[in-house]
Amino acid sequence: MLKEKVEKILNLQITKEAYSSQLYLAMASWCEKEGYNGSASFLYRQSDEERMHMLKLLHYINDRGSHAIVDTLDKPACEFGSIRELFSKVLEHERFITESINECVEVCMTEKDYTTNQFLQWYVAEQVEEERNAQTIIDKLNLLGDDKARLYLFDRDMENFMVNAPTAQ
Ligand code: OFO
Repeated sequence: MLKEKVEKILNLQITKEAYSSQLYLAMASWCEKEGYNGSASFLYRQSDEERMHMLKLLHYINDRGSHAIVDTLDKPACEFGSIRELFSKVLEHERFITESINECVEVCMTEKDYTTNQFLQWYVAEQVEEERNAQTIIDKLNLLGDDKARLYLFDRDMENFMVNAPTAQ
C-alpha cells in the first residue's frame, strides 16, 4: 500500500496526464480544421501517448494496493493564433509536466518510497524526450518564418515525426 502523500500526488499526476491527452486532442482538432494534417496526426499520436502515461500511473497505484482516482478535467484551450503559438504552448505544457513529475519524485524521497521513485524514473526520462521534441519543432518553425510553401513542407514532415517514447508497460 502506498503512503498517503505518495498516493495523493500520484493521483494528481493521473489528472495532469489525462489533461495532457485532452489538450493534445484539442490541438490536433484545431490543426485538422486549419489544414495542418501532418501536425494533427502528430498531435493525435501524442494524445494517445499521454493517455498511456495516465493509464500506467493508474495501474501502478492499484497494483500497489491503493486506489487510483479518475477526476474531472478542465476544458483545454481549443483556439490558437498560429501553428507556432500552438507548439509554444506544447513546450510550455511539457515544462509544467516536468516540474510536476519532479514534485512527485521529491515526495517519494521525503517519504522514503524508493520503489515509486524508481517507477517514476521512466517519466523523468520521458520528459527529457518530450521537451526536446517540442523544442525541435519550434526551432524548425522559427527557421521557416512565414513562408507558406515551407510551412507546407514542415507540416508534411510532421506526419512522420517520431514520438520516440519508451513503451509503457
Ligand atoms: Fe507529455 O508527458 Fe506525460 O508524462
